[in-house]
Amino acid sequence: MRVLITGITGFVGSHLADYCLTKPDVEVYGTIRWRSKRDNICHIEDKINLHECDIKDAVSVQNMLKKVKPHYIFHLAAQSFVPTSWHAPVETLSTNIIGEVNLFEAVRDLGLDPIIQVAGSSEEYGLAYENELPITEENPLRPLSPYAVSKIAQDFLGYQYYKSYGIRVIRTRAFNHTGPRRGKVFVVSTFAKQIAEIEAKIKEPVIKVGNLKSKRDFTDVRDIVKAYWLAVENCEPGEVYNISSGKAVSIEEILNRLIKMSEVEIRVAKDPERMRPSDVEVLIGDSTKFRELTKWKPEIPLQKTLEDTLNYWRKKVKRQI
Ligand code: A2R
Repeated sequence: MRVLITGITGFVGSHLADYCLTKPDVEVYGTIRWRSKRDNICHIEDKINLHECDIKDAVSVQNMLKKVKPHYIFHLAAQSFVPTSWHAPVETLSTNIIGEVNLFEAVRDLGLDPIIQVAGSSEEYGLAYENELPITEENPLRPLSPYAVSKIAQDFLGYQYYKSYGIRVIRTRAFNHTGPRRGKVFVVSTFAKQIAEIEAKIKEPVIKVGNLKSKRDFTDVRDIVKAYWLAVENCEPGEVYNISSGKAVSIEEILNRLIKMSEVEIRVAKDPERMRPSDVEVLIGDSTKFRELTKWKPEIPLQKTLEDTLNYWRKKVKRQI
């Protein structure tokens, strides 16, 4: 069984590779760019097969697929950060949308028949009203960022390529996920990194924060990658599935829990730079459809996720000084 992970060097891709390597008879392949950082995968580099590929380059995608001929494709490669999508909307739309079209078209051209998981996001729902919570797959999509629009396009292209050509695409919409290796710009990582730097005395004891009031539905990334595996094994092509914990926690509570894990005195300061032009107040997902089909449920409690993330940053900061 050959499993291809586009974006294997990223946060989710690296955890998914770890998980796939625990399965018998699975060969793990991943895409990498010449300038990709390998920190997230250096512990498994001798166990995986890396192929150079820029998802925006159709030739590169075709050549890579010709060599790998995967049975499963987890399509994770993306411009994944919402705020960057306001600064670089064209880059976001082109990587996420054109990149996926390149992948689907290459699969068609080569006559391959893999099952492809497309990693959508709760950001696709965007603005959700109180009376719509928890959000099911039927909720209207009211995107609030170019990133969200790009994910809707990816999601619907998955639907269209299944309906038009029979490409077996499983569409997932994961709500927030976090854990060790999350990029430093994402909210939990940004707090944990700052705490680690304060503890190491390389930063003044002030954490800079954006909007603390918003509430999100967090799941540990290690539970999310198990869900992605179950999705390709059990879900229906063309269908869409929410993956979520079903519980919301405020960003303020996450900050307070992380600060409590440290023994140093820390102050909190608002940073207007970290506020978003439009933000979703509350996102809670209803993943009943997915859970009933796969029996998946998240197993790692938030407290452990936060501890592991903080410890990850403590180690990383120490290595850098
Ligand atoms: O930046 P790199 O070279 O390490 O690669 C990133 C990859 N990527 C690309 N790969 C090929 N061609 C491109 N033009 C291209 N642009 C980006 O996508 C990296 O391996 C991955 C993104 O990793 P993260 O930013 O850590 O995202 P994360 O959290 O793992 O998200 C995975 C998926 C994305 O589709 C999100 O939109 C979704 O889950 O939530």
